[in-house]
Amino acid sequence: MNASMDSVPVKFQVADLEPFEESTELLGDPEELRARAERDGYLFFRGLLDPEPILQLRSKVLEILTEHGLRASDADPLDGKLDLARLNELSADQMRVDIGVTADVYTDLQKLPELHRLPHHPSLLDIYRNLFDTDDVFVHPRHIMRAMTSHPATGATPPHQDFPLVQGSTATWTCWFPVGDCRLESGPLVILRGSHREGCLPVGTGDGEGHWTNWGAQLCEHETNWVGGDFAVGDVVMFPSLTVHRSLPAAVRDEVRISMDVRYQRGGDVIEARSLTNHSDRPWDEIYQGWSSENADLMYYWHPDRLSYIPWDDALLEPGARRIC
Ligand SMILES: O=C(O)CCC(=O)C(=O)O
Repeated sequence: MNASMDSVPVKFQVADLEPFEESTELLGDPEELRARAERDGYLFFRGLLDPEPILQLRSKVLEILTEHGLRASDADPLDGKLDLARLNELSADQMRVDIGVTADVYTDLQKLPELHRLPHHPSLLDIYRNLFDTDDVFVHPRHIMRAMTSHPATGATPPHQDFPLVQGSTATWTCWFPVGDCRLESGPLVILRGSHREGCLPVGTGDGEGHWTNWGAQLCEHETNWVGGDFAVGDVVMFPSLTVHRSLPAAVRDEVRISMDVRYQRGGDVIEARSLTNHSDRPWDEIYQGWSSENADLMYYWHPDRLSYIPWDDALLEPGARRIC
C-alpha cells in the first residue's frame, strides 16, 4: 500500500465551492426528482418554505437569547447581533458545542412549539412522499436547532455523514434550512456532491477546523466537489444520511447563525430508538409542558409502537482504520 494513497485531512477552500443546482423545476416530477437525488446526493430548493412562520420562529429564538442575556442591547427585532462580552464569559463546560449556546438555552429553544411545527410543513412532506414513493413518511421528532455563535468552545461542523450519528436506515434523509437569511460568511451548510455513493465512511479525522473530529468522515484528497451558497429564508437543502456535509467556518463573529436540521424516513423502515428522544436530552413531558391544545397534534405523534427498531451500533462511531483512497 502506498502511504500517499491514504485518506488525509482535507482543507476546505471556500473559493472552490460550486453553486447548488436548484431542483425546484423537478417538484412536479417524482421520477426526475429521485434521479437527481440519486445522481448528486442532495436536492436544493429556493423559496420552498413560506418565510412568515420561519421568521416568527426566528423572533422567538432571539427572544430566548435576549432572556439569557446573549443579545446585543441595540439589536433590531430580527437581527442576530450578540453581546460578545456576555457570550465569552460562559465557560466551555456550559456550552452545547454542537449547538452554539448553553444547554439551558437549548432546552428553552426545544420548548418552542413553532420549532416542532415547521418540520411538518406540507411542502416538505410532499417532497418526501415523492422521494420515498409512499404516503407513509415519518418525521423524526428529534429536531436540531443550531444557534451557532463564535464562543471559543464552538466551531464549524466538520465533514461527516449523518448515518453513524442517527443510525436506523441509510434511506433516512436530513433537511437543513436557515431560520432567517444565511449568507456564506455566516457559515451555512455545504454538501460534498456525489459522496452518498461511497458507503458508510470510517470516522476519525475531520479536517482540524471543527471541534468534534472524532466523528468526522475520512475524506480523500480528490473529494473536493463541495457545493453550496447563500441561503435566503425559505431555501432548503436535503440529503440522504450517507451524503457528506459540513458547515462553513463563519467569518461573521458577532451574529448568531440560526438553522434547523430535521430527519425524515419511510414509516416502514427501521429506526434507532434515540431518534425518538428530544435533542436537548430533556424528557418530552418537560418539553411539552404548557403547550396549548392547538399544538396537540405535535405531541407524541411519533408513538414508538408503530415503528420497527434496530439497535444502536457503537462500532459506527469508533475511529477505525484509515480509509484507502
Ligand atoms: O448546521 C450545522 O452546523 C450542521 C448541520 C448538520 O450536520 C446536519 O444538518 O446534519
